[in-house]
Amino acid sequence: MLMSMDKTTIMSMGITSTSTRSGGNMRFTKLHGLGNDYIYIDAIAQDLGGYDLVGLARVLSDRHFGIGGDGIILVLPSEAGDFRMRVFNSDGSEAEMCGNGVRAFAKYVYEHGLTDKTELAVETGAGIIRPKLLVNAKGRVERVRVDMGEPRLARSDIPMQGERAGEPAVEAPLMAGGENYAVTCVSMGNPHCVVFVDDVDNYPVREIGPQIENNVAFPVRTNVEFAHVLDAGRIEMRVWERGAGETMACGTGACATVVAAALTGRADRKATVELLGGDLEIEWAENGRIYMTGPASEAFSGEVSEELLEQVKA
Ligand code: ZDR
Repeated sequence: MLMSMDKTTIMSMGITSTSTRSGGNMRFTKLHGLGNDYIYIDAIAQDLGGYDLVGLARVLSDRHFGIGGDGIILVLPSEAGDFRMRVFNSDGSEAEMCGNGVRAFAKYVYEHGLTDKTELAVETGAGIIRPKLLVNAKGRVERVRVDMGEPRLARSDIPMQGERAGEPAVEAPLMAGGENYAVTCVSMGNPHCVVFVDDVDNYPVREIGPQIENNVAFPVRTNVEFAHVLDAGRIEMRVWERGAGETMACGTGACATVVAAALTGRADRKATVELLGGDLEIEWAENGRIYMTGPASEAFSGEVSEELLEQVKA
């Protein structure tokens, strides 16, 4: 029936996709970095005080009953930097940091007029992270280079249980699901466990990923990277994300993978990481800091319906 009506008729019936019954509902924007997609909410302009944020993340991230995403990211004011970023995974757990998320965060605040700075200081659970926007001639942010800070390697920093808490876990034995793995663990503010495998494409990521994510060795769970070094400057990787499952890409995971490959003598400190969603350029510089460069894209903006929000009122 709708197909035979013109736009004016539909609008007069009050059923255009842009109208909302209640008006003034929560606005959001979907952005992604290499298909690692998040729902961004401007919590400077909008008061989220009345919402249970864990529930909000779960409900909005649902790809069938909500908007759909690997999680939600809140844009907040900051005393310590230009903005503060909070990241909630699709299961409602909060992550300290998100590499793909921070690139898209920088694009969002610039393109939506919250700042005109092209070098930002973003306060995260992993400290101040510094994205630098690479803006094209049309004023659009296409790529972002991020100073991700220094990786932390001590077991106690991951955190990972085991003897010698102050020492790194490099090719350390880990028993999961009845199998033994040699794992290298890196904190990029959030925990990562890197496993080198021969065949990334056919690896049972969805079976082994959760066994390692939830292993007793990792008291706050862990992100898990399955990587294969193609040559000294190229690494293929698939990720099983803590709290979100397999995703198209992982910025902090790509950084952790280059650190693990360099520490085990498999690759250089500068490498391209090839993910399901595309490539990230990672450099573990001589100053000890990691620089990640990659794209960020916006998909759409919208307003959350009242009936969805009613489910998550605090
Ligand atoms: C992997 C990730 N999307 C990124 O790009 O760095 C981070 C998301 C947060 C992750 N699932 C965690 O640490 O819980």
